[in-house]
Amino acid sequence: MTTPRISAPSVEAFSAAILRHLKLSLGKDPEHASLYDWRMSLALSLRDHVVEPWFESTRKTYEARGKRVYYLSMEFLIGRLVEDVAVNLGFEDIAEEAITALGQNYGDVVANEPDAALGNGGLGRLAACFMDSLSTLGIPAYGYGIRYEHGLFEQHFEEGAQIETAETWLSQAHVWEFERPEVTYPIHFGGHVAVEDGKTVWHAGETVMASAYDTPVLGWQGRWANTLRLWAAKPTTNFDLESFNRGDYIAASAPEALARTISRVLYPDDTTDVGKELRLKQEYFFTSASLQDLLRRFLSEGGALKDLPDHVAIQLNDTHPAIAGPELVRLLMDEHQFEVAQAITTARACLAYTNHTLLPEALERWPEDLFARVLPRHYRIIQLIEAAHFATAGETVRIFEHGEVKMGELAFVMAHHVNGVSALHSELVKETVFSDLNAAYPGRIINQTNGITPRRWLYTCNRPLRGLINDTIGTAWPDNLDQLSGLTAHVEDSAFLDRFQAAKDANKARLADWLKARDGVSVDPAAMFDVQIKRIHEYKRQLMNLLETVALWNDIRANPNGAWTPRVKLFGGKAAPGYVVAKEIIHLINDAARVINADPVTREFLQIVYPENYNVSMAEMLIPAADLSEQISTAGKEASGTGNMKFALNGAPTIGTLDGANVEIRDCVGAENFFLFGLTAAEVTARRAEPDYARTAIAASPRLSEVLDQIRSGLFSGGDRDRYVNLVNGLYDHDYFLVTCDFDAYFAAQRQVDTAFADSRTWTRMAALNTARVGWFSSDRTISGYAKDIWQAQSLLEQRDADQNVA
Ligand code: NBY
Repeated sequence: MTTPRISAPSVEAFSAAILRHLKLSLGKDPEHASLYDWRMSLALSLRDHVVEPWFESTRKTYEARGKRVYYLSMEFLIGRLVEDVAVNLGFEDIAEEAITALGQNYGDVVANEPDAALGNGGLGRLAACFMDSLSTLGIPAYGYGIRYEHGLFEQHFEEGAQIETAETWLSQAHVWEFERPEVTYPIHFGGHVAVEDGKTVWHAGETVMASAYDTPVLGWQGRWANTLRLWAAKPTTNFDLESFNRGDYIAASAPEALARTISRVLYPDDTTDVGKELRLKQEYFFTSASLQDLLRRFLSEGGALKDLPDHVAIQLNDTHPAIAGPELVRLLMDEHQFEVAQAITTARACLAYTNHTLLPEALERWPEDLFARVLPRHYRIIQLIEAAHFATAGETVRIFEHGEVKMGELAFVMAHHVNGVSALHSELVKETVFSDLNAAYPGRIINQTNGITPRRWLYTCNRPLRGLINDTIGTAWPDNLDQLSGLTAHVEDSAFLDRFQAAKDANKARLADWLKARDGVSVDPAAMFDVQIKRIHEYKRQLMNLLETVALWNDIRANPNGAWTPRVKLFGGKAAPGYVVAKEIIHLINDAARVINADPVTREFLQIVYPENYNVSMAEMLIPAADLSEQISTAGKEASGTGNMKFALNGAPTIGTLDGANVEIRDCVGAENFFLFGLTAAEVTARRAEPDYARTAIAASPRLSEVLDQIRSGLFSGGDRDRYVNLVNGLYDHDYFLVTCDFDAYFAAQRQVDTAFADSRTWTRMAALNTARVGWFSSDRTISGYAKDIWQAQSLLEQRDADQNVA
């Protein structure tokens, strides 16, 4: 095991540090300090220990003159950081003891921190896990993104319907970031392009400044820290005095208005390409700032730009930063006198692109006229890129088509590697969306199956299980997750299984307390906790889960004295504000919960709970407490999933389809420890081609027919027959995600779950085998794969390298 680099203070010294910050940074004495003051003082005291390893990492990076990784992402869904930093420093106990000695409750202090919710879902959380692993592995890296003033909206339920309000994480000081007022770059939009003295010149119409804010990202045991650099938009001049003096007050404030809107708010759509001008401006804004920044760094170290690909690996998290291709070409051509061909070749050797979706509605396309108006210089450069692509690959695949610029094709053509995020997804990327490009550029598409950081998603969020694992296999597993396989030898040991179950029970009791305190909801910790938490989307099929719940309710009512396995169905997740069907699904879940939870006949067996405002912190509470993980997307639609990995790691077996990373999870945990059901991706495609497949499936399922009739009758909507008419008719008329076709198989698989859960010893063994066998899904493994196959980047941690050689 590697030893931590950070020497820990004594509890007394750390308490003194907290009191010092309380006084000098917060201006409070302990008698008048609020929870906020204590949390801030704790955070600042921890932060004091992060700066040294951060400097040290930067110094080593400069010395090594090696390659830096730049991870460009519109989203970083980070969550809270106090506990994360305390854990990575190895100070968790000291922090807790110090806070306790000061008369405060550690859990309350930690929970006072707002989530940094700069992302929608899986894609943004993946970026956060990757930052964690890059630091843990000691790979020099920067995350680049946008410092949104408002992260993902807050969700409220009014009479069961979703209402959104603005999220305001920056209304309190964000202690983890350091403002860098000296690091600013101009970002231009609009205007026109002219050729002057044989040179192409872009005369921009408007300009904003990108201003840097840095957050250190500390790896495991504080051995390395990278930087997350987020850009905020600022006006070039605070005020256009000339216009102002002319009396044109509106024009005078225009630059400020544009600047303020660009980094104002995260787009809350996780699947539908919104096609809005402001979104394009956001994408260009942060991409251009990031590229200018990395070029400045490279040049300041005396590099020659032709060698850029030896020093710079730029990863595009989906197509959102795909403008990086043309922007890098522009910078090389217009500011550094590269020829077109050389600029394209150099840029491509730096760039790689990760695809996260096959859903056609999620693939970004911009109307050509909009694009040419906002980014006239890039419009022309993309024409040059397309011409170069035609010259090598022929004209089968175009970047411009039907009056649109296709960002997926642009990203593909400008990347040296393109990767999917699970084995199945990467194959489908080759066979479907990019089949022609795959033929034109064989070998360019590869797979890197997603992963999750075990530091946040087991070590920190599941203390009871952490303790058991430490006692059983030692403490080297958090950055060597394959070691969890050592637990396998203990799954026949009843003392081990008792402790495994006790850990689960403790987490369930904690969740029950939390639900009671937060929402006044009582749940029975002895019941099975069956959990589906993720964005609400038709393809994720929360609707199928709800329909199954209603069908189960019907069965229990028909036979109230049966040997039913008590269940709590937990849902969590937000819908994009404009996604009507997803919002109807939320409404229906809440409506059904109201009716079913009030039924005295079924109450002891079945309950639906849907806490509002699901976020990273809620996931950290729910996942360790889950008995069953719902991963039930239509096969071929979920690129990977990462929640599925978190549940398995925390000892919750999956009920799921052969979709995304479920396939690989099932391979790892064993088919006997996974509840599989449903059509395969190939069968889904075939079934869709059959006429009337949905009506046929409904007619063949009396159970499903009854449930749909109940919903239509207004049973859950207080007699309102209109509320769900579209939702129900949609299933009959265009059930694109095959809820109806998979329903019976899902219901049957759930009954197998009931039976298995009733045999508690066997269930615990199955849960423990899930934990023991999913070490491969550590994001450390994923990042090692990117470093080796895509970036050619090295770890600068001698200590770690030495350990790995010995191992
Ligand atoms: O990325 C998710 C995939 O659905 C999931 O299967 C995968 O595990 C995860 C990580 O690879 N995709 C996702 O979360 N996408 C978004 O959040 C998203 C956000 C914005 C936009 C599109 C997708 N957008 O076009 O604005």
